[in-house]
Amino acid sequence: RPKLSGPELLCQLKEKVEVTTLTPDLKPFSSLPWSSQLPQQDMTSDIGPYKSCAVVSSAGSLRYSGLGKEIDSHDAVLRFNAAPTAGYEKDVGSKTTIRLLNSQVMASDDHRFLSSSLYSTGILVAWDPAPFSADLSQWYNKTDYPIFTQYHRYRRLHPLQPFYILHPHFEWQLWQRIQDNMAEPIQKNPPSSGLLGTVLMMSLCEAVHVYEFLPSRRKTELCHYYQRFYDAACTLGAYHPLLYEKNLVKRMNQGLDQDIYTHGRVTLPGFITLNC
Ligand code: NCC
Repeated sequence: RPKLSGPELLCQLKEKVEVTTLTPDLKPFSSLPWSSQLPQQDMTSDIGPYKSCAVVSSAGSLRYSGLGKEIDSHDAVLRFNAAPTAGYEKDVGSKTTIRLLNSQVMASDDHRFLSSSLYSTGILVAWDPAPFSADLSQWYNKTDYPIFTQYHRYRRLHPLQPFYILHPHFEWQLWQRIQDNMAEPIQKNPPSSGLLGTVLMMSLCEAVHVYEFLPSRRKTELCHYYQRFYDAACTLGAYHPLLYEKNLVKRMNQGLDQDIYTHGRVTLPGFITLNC
């Protein structure tokens, strides 16, 4: 199998990965009493297009980066899970346009998802590791964490905040792109929030700048910029095929290698700008 070039990989992503969110017309949601809490339309028809976007990984190497001003200069900024800005503005900025949450964060007691003000700014997007090739009903009956119970509770408390749920075909179609472009079999777990968020932004923005997903010269075993916890697996992956995700992003990068080294910055084109 020939190794695809960066532009070929980008076109594969654009053509084979459907970035969609749940809507009330989809089974089994259409027959559930709370279906009207789901947004009427797919996220990509409601949100954007933005010109320039930032995706801020939660990596420890953002610490002492001084990238805050640059990150905030983008039209939209995506952050992950419980990653804070308060107290870290100099390094990660303060703007949050979209927050991508895994279902573990929504369900675990220590994150106080229903009550913490961390989650109350911006557009929320949630995802849950669905069983491979399961349809929506099978997933609904066997979610990894109780994403729907928590979604339902959160929506009751914050009815005006936009809140989307990723369609699970997105995670597995993206997983398939990784697998088809690697020489060895990879673990059958969905891609990390980092890659899901990057591809989500490629469908909402003309240009996407990803920070410290590919580590800079500040590379560290510090897991997150906001916690005193050290584990190299945060950067290299354990459950998620993170190393393979990073390999793919490196191949698609349209910025300079020097920008990765100094700023931890990768530049990817938005899907609307691609002529495939
Ligand atoms: O750590 P996490 O991710 O919230 O980080 C968001 C994304 O940033 C990229 N990252 C992070 C740290 C690092 N040193 N290098 C990186 O490249 C990754 O792309 C990552 O996805 C997740 O993907 O949702 C994850 O969530 C955590 C955890 O659930 C939340 O932080 C809430 O505490 C997972 N950790 C555990 O389950 C213990 C992590 O595996 C993946």
